[in-house]
Amino acid sequence: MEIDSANCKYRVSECQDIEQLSVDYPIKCDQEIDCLETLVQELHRVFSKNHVNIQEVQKLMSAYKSDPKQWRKFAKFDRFRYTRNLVDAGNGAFNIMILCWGPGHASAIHDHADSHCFMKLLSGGLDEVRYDWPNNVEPEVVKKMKNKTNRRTSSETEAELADSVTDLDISGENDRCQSSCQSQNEHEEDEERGYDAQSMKEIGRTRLEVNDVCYINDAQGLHRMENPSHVDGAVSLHLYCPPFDSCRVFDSRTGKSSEVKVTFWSMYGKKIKKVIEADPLDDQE
Ligand code: CSS
Ligand code: FE2
Repeated sequence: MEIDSANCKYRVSECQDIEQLSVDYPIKCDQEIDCLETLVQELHRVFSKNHVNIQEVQKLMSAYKSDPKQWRKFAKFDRFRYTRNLVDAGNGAFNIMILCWGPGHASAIHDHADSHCFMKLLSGGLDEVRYDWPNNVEPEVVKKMKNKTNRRTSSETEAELADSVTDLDISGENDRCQSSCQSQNEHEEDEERGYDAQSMKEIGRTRLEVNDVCYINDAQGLHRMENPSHVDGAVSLHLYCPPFDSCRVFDSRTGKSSEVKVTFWSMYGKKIKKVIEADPLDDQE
């Protein structure tokens, strides 16, 4: 897919055509980058241009083949929670960091603060679990996306109905109506309680293996990362554009959200003093 208008130098909500922010898989890359420093240099080069498309960044991230010798100095683990270790501050345009996930460590369900999130697995295994936004807090960018999809679907449905009225399965339609009415009632009760308890719906799960790259932005939903191993750690490389220092986390049972600050465990290979004792982005469940 050619992505011309979805310039990932801008916040997701400022992109002209958010529908084009999703990319085709698998990513084909004709280049190989054998050094982390070279990858960082290449990222600086592409982000110095006015227009950077998502595939361009994904291709670079894919082209790098993980070599622990090159990133070990950034990979600082904590016993209790996953750590965020800054590798490069991208001239203010983007952040590159290495995240270290101890056995069983997981993040809370979170958004990406209107930024683009690129992630590559460097070591171990990670599960990415995606969720829909709870209805009460979904950002404009999601509403915009849904409106576009609904408009398209309803015009397609009208055309289909006009073409094949005799194909309608009336009993099936009734079943669907009944179940959607029921869920509407449940939804109203939840709203009275002040939150949308039905809303943290898992919409996808992907197992990432070493050198896999994935991408998410708020228009595509929320996610949570989990290290499924109870024995081995996992290490991932993340690029955020633009950088952010706070995001929203969500309670998986109630859909309730809160704004949290995100902090670094180390910067440029040096451990920094811990200021905040409890990291709310870490999943304490
Ligand atoms: N967004 C999380 C990691 S999963 S992409 C973070 O930056 O801590
Ligand atoms: Fe994330």
